[in-house]
Amino acid sequence: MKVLLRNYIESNQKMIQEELTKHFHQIDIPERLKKSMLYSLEAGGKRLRPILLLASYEAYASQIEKTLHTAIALEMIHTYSLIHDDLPAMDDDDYRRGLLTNHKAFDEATAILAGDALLTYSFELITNDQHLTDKEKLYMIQLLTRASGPTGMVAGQILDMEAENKAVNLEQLEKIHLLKTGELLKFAVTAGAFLGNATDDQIKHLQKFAHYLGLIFQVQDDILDVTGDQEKLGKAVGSDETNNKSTYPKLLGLDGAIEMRNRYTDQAKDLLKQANADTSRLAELTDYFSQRDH
Ligand code: GRG
Repeated sequence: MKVLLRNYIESNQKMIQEELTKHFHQIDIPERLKKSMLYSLEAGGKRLRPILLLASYEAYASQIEKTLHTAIALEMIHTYSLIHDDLPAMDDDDYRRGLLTNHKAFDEATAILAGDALLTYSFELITNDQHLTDKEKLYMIQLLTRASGPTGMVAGQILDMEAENKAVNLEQLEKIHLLKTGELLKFAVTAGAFLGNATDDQIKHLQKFAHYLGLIFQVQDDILDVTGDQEKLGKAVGSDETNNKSTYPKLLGLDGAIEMRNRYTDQAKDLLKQANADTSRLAELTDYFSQRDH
């Protein structure tokens, strides 16, 4: 990774962490619930979604305080989704990011409640953001609900469950990924641009970019399952999470998946070039999504 991008990612990771910690000091939550929420929030996530939101905002404006509540609300929703995804009723995983999953470190009921609490608290965070107008708050909540709920991530999750052990073609696979992981990435890009006062046309244009970014993220995730350093990925030795699932390498072969990732990366970066804004950071992040090793 280029040094400047690494500095950008690391300094924003630090800022996001500080913002998260600050909020947890301010709210009165039963101790066990707080510990369980913080356990997963501080378990070493890359913070890609809030960083993407900041980079999208910075293509249009510079007063980043305006994005912070929305950015950490998004990270909370992502974290809730991982906690619930790991539960015995879903993927039944014992490890995530090299640590015990939430229900293994605590217990199943606590993990369910920690996920619920992160989901609901994320909306409260947006409502109490003093940097946003009421209209902006309402729009952020509407966008985030659409991206994370039954028309977005949760829809993707159930389609993914239903596709297990079934033959799935490329079109179906991409639909699942665009809902399950792509919608939150699209939210990050859209929210950042909207809060930065981008025009409707500029936002629509960036949403086309976000479509490719979601696909790049997932193709690379599948490629890493085949080629990645499993320890670096935080996976338990001998685990194979893709056993009963369709993946890009299974459908296209490893070389075909790499070719597709590279093609999507070119398409995403071409769209950024035509975006009529300073999208250099977004272009660097696109390369990072495409080349990441964990
Ligand atoms: C339970 C409603 C519900 C939804 C779960 C996103 C999701 C939906 C499940 C995650 C399953 C999974 C491992 C998908 C692969 C892509 C993905 C989201 C990876 C994790 O995202 P990163 O790499 O995670 O941004 P970190 O650990 O860096 O935060």
